[in-house]
Amino acid sequence: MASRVVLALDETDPARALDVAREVAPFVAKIKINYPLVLTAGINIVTEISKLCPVICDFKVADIPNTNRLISEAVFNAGASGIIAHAFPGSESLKAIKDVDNSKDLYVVITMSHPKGGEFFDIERFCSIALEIGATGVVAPATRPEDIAKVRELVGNLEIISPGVGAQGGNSQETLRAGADFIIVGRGIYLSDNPSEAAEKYSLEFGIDD
Ligand code: BMP
Repeated sequence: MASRVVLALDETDPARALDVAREVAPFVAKIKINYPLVLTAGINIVTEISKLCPVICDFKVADIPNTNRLISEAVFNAGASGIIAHAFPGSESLKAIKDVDNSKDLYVVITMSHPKGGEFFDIERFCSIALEIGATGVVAPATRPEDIAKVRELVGNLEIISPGVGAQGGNSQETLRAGADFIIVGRGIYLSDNPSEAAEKYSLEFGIDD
């Protein structure tokens, strides 16, 4: 059974981040890298970790099409297999990412996991934009399984990746039942005393038979 866990590697010490990545890679499907690590380690960390596991760059890209293009070129040249972008700048900004390399994964944020994280997000319109531009998948919150269920109805068989399990209080079983394909777990793995054991535990809890 393939792992359905994505590690959110927000560890800011580059050496420790690499250690965690090496230990955890066999137990996760992908590793998601966000600004906290890239800002301390530099973009080269994406290349290093891509040698261990596919990397999604969670830069929540949200700019004009030309800037989105420049960011995506840097991310894909570094070796990332995918990128996360916001929907609110509109479909032209998202298309600019697709145009850089159509073979890469593009995930669109639909609504966010923190308290009041849904306040400014239009679930229906953002799901429709994700479908229109041919996204690989969408990001929807494990902290609100009812939103995942709604997103699942709207996006058909696009991938749903769900942050918020563990430290933010989301539950992997409920997230699975609501319709997510992958859970994204950060602190619950990289801050644990035994990150590989924690990754394996989340992976077993979130088991989907292939
Ligand atoms: P943690 O499991 O430590 O809470 O980490 C969750 C990760 O998912 C973080 O990298 C965060 O930036 C990201 N994330 C989130 O928590 N909620 C969202 O709505 C979207 C995210 O990308």
